[in-house]
Amino acid sequence: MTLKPKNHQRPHLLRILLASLATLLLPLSLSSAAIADDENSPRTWTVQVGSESSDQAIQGMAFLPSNIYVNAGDKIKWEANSAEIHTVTFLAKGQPLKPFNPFDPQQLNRQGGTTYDGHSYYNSGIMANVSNTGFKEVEHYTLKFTHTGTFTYYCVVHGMVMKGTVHVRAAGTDYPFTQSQYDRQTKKEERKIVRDGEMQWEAARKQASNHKVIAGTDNETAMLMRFVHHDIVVHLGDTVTFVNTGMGAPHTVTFGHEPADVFAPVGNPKNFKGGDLSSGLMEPGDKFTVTFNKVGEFDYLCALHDYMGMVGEVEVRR
Ligand SMILES: [Cu+2]
Repeated sequence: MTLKPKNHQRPHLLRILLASLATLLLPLSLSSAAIADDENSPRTWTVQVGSESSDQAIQGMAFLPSNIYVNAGDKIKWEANSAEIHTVTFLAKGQPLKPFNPFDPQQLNRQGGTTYDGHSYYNSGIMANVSNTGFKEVEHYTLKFTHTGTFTYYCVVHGMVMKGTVHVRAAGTDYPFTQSQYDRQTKKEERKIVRDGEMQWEAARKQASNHKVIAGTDNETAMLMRFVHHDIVVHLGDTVTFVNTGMGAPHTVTFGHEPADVFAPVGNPKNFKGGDLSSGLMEPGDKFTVTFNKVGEFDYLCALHDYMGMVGEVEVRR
């Protein structure tokens, strides 16, 4: 009597157990099959080009992630992530990295095909996430990698300080990181760059006065694209010194019309009475001293970074 219900229950329990096991196993076996499938088919990875604070004041000179591991057959899609212009450029074997030349089509425009051959010159062209840079810019650039090896690329605008590395391994190799792991690392790096930029901004405020304007600053990776202080008040006959206290980025101090060649100085800074006056390209450490000999409000800008908000005003009082 006691065995009967047990005998009846056993297959019943077993069936429930098997059914619940099946429901547990089914999605597991399906998803592991999906992962295995995914691992054997080529992937497209994403790398961010540049980074910035929401007000564009702080610009990051970085490819994020800067190191990426892919397999032969995979693609990398670089996405413009800043108002500051950058490029993704693989140099040909033995080719030197030259200073940025804003008139060189080899630097400005896309070069090379869609599959990287492992040794030739490939260039994305100018990349930015805005369309008012003054260049013909692109938002993304994709290359397929078929040759295994370690390949370094640069931004031709920012030179040696802005580089990235692609590690291409044989098809089927286990990936050391997932895209979401790279993305988390990228977010962390982006926040660090903004923090570094804010610290430089704070330091610039401490150095600045009505007679000394910090015309941008940077630590090579985090760049402050602002004049500090952007609005100043001086008296007739006073001089103001603009200083680029950075390590990497050039800037200009430009009153009046933007010159066609931003590299060349315009006007006489010893006797400014309004009109066109430009420092020319101010490299890190350069100073530009202006004597204001006219009462009024004079707007100026950095001809390279004005579209990010790098503008200022000097009010000259009697
Ligand atoms: Cu600038």
